[in-house]
Amino acid sequence: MIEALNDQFRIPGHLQFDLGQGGLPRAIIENDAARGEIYLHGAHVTSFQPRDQADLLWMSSDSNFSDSMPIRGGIPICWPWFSHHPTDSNLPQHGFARISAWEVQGVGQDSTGAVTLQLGLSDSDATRRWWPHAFQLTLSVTIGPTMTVELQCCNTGDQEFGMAAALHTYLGVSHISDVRVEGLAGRSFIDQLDDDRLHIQSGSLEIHRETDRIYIGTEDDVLVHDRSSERVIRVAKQGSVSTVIWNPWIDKSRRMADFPDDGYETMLCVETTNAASDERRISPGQEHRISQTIGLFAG
Ligand code: TA6
Repeated sequence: MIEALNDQFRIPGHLQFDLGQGGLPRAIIENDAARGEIYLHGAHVTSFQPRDQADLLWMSSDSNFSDSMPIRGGIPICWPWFSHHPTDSNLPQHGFARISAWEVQGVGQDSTGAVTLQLGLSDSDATRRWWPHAFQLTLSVTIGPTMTVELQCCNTGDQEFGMAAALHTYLGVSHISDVRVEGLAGRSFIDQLDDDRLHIQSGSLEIHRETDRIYIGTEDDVLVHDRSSERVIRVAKQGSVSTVIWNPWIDKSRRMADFPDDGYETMLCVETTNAASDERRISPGQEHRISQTIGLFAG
């Protein structure tokens, strides 16, 4: 499989496939600006490292790498529902896109040297066990000085369907106690730890406890100020007006087998989503695109 992928899609010196952790097929992208890694399992980005910088993404050292489990860290793709299924708790948490085998659809390199990998997932007997609709998903990952991840969802059936989505991004930080999040001031948020009550964000956000919030009406860039490393990560987005901020803190970190007990100290999830009131309905033959661009913000 790896040889065939490289024969068809390799870009010498810039994109190649190998077997990553757990023997799962992985694309490695390298250019003058950055290096990135994307697993075909779940179309899961696990690394984005701008040249001479620490990785912008956090990965769990205890993550599973098997074709039946989600990878912990990086950017899980949550689709076609977010969190638990609305009516059937037996269905996979965060949908089935992140535990499905995606196929390589195409690769490319533009005049700036940025490299794009396109992965695809469409309905099958396997997906119809979980969800009855016909669809075509395309995930495009473009790596240059910044990384853009775009999820395109096409309704290829004859019935309208509703969907939720999340680019469930685990950002790496030096220490969570030294982090300040800008870009959400004045926005309402659903506090998933306070019986889903609505609150208003006052000013910037700091994390001093388990935090699990769906911000709504969000269109601005989110800036994650990491005081210890003196870097600012920017998350800009399109096709989304909701943002999830999550840190499991101490107790929940201990309860997750694929998450180190102290993992909460060096990660923060800033998730570009179509969640809550921002879920989307797609008519037959129509599509929706949600995308985010992350990179170091020069101030
Ligand atoms: O995005 C926040 C959240 O919905 C949290 O409630 C927590 O469950 C997190 O996602 C991780 O979910 P997972 O299924 O990957 O453990």
